[in-house]
Parts: sequence; C-alpha cells; structure tokens
Amino acid sequence: MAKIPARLENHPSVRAVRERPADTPAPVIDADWLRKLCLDAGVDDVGFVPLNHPDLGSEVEHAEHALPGARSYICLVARMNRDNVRSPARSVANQEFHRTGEVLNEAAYRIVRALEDAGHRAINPSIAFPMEMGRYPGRIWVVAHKPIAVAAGMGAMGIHRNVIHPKYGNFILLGTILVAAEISEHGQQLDYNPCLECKLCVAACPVGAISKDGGFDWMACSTHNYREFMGGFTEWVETIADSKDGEEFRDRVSDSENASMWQSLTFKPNYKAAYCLAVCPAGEDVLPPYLDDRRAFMDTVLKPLQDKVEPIYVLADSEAKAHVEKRFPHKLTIEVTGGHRPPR
Ligand code: B12
Ligand code: SF4
Repeated sequence: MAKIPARLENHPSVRAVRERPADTPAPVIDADWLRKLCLDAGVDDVGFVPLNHPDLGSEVEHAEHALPGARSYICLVARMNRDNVRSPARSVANQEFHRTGEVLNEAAYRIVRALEDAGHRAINPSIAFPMEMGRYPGRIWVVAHKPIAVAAGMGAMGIHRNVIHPKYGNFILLGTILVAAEISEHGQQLDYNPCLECKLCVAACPVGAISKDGGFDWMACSTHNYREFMGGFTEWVETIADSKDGEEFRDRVSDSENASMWQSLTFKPNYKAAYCLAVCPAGEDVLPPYLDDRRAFMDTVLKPLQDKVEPIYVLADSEAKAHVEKRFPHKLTIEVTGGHRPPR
C-alpha cells in the first residue's frame, strides 16, 4: 500500500484495513462468471463490449465522464410481456414499460454491488429516467444503450430505430453498466437484421414519425409520445401561468389531460403511443402468430391501435399534423408548441 501521513497510521479504520489480507481484484473479469452473475440477477440476456469498440467512438467521452477510468460496457436486456405492450389500454402498456425498467434497474444495481464486492469500480446509469436534466435540451442521457446493445450482439436496429433481439424481438428494454476493468470475452454483432421490413411500424405510428426507408422524425415522436415529459410538461405549466383564471385554464386543457398529467407526476410518466414496438412481429419468439395468419395479426394487433380514438399532439404546420389529419381523421389532433422555443 502507498505511504500515508503518519498521523493516519494510528486511525482505527486504517489499522483495520492494514490487518486485513489484501484482496487484489482480478485484472480481467471472467466473462462466464459475469454472465452468470447477470442472468442470476434477473436479466434475460447480456453481452460485453470494450469501451474502445470502433462503432462506439462517440460514446467514449460520455462514459469516461460518468465513470473516470471506464474500460468496458455490460449490456443488459430484459424482456417485456408482449400483449401488455400491445394493449390499446395504454395504462397497461405503460405499467409494462415501467415495471420492466424497474426489473432492469434492480438487476443492474445488484450486479454493480457484486462487482464492487469483487473489487471493481462500476456504475449503473438508469435505463431511462432520471437523466442529466442540467444538459436539457441537449443530450441528457448518460449512456446510449442502443448502439452498445448492437455492438454487443444483442440485436440490430429495425426500421423503427429500436433494437430487435433475435429471439425476443423488440419487446425488450436495455440497460448498460460501465465497469473500470476489461472483460475476458466480447459479444459479436449479428450477421443479419431480425427486422422483416414489413413496415407495420410505419403504418402504426399515429404521427408518421417512421419513414419506410428507416428515417425517423424524433421531434414528431417526442411531441406526441412525450407529451407529459420535459417539454410538454413545461408547456402545461406555462398554460397555467398564462391563464387568467381556472375557467380559462379548463378551456385550454381538458379535465382528462389534467388527470393524465397528474397520473404522470404521481406514478410514472405516461407514454402516449409506442405503437411501433407494439406491432412489430420480428424475433423468433414473436413471429409465429404473424406467420400463421397475417390478416388475423393485423386485425388483433395493428387495427385496434389505428382505430383508437385519442388525442394526438402535433406542432403547427408539421408533417405530423398533416399525417394525422389524412391517415387518422377519427383521432383528435391537438396543436401544441411542445415547450420548444428558440434559445434566448
Ligand atoms: C433519446 C431517446 C428517445 C428519443 C429519441 C429516439 C431516438 N431514436 O433516438 C424519443 C423521445 C423520440 C424516444 C422515443 C422512444 N423510446 Co427512447 N430513448 C432515448 C434514449 C434516452 C437515448 C436514445 C439514443 O441513444 N439516441 C441516439 C441514437 C443512438 O439514436 P438513433 O436512433 O441512432 O438516432 C436518432 C436520434 O439521434 C435522433 N435525434 C437526432 N437529433 C436529436 C436530438 C435530440 C435532442 C433527440 C432527443 C434525438 C435526436 O434522430 C436520430 C435518427 O433516428 C434511450 C435510453 C438511453 N439512455 O439510451 C431510450 C431508448 C432508445 N428508448 C426506448 C424506447 C422503448 C422508446 C419508445 C418506445 C418509448 C415509449 N415507451 O413509448 C419510443 C420509440 C421511438 C422510436 N421509434 O425510436 C428504448 C429502446 C429499446 C429497444 N428495444 O431498442 C431505450 C433504449 C430505453 C431503454 N432503456 O430500453 N426515445
Ligand atoms: S414492424 Fe416490421 S419494419 Fe418495423 S421494425 Fe418491426 S419488423 Fe421491421
């Protein structure tokens, strides 16, 4: 051990440490041990990637900022129950997203504890929120789970820009642990894409955020799907501030919208759609009903979401607005600012 000031040598904690046998962590973490640790902690699949993976150059500064000395990523995958995600009752789907997120965060927490006990420095950024709101509206996420999952061989990006696992399809959430050690084996990227290019995600998205060629209008998605998150919430508060009295506020925001915002604040935020994930038939475990009877799959999975009468939030003069009005005239188009405004 390194030398320390003499006055500390007699401190009871220092003496206790000196009297313990020194435990030096293994310089390289054994991949089999780590895989078992992760699966036992409750995840459904796991892969390992070195920090310097050639496809992940843009993540390095963020990983090193969050855990100085980080050397490897541990990519965690947790399955979601499919029919919960598909239900037109979106409270059912939202509970599934949040519950699976908790399972993943809990597993990641336990894995990090075991790594710490084995002498390794490691952190488990959240699978979703909380994020770094001090950087909002810039990149608020600590680590980008999707490219790491792809590099770890956990799946490939579908047309809808979500990772599709070869077995579980897109009914997965992702987590990443950063660890300041090397791991003895790494995952290999899939040599095919499980995406079938069926374009059901394109047909399902109420705001037309997904193009057939894989283009993604994140502004359209976030304005609607994230109505009760950062920007939409800011707009809701501004609407309260700008209303001259309760009556005017109620004219501007319906009781149902206020109740939904209350639910987001009290429990966990309501996603408004995620229909792209709901309808995706890709993945070996997911595929059979689609292969057996495509018509029946469309009628039971796609059509109920398309037919649902619901508010859809769009920016003025946007392609998303034109899309809803043309493709889903039975849905209620609501024009919003989404809390976006030019920087001051
Ligand atoms: C930012 C973000 C979003 C944003 C942007 C989505 C996006 N494609 O990047 C919005 C708010 C739109 C979003 C929506 C959803 N998300 Co999201 N999201 C994230 C987050 C925090 C980072 C994503 C990321 O790495 N983006 C950068 C690169 C890798 O993404 P990309 O697709 O290659 O590139 C796009 C973005 O860069 C975007 N873009 C360009 N400029 C900007 C600027 C800003 C400010 C933003 C936000 C985006 C953006 O346009 C690019 C073109 O597609 C991750 C959690 C995490 N910490 O990783 C979850 C995550 C990707 N989301 C997830 C999910 C499930 C969803 C939703 C289904 C939410 C829901 N429950 O309703 C929808 C699906 C929308 C879709 N089809 O992609 C899962 C995906 C799981 C999977 N199987 O892949 C993740 C991994 C969360 C998790 N822990 O599992 N999400
Ligand atoms: S719904 Fe079809 S096109 Fe979209 S990601 Fe899934 S398999 Fe690919």
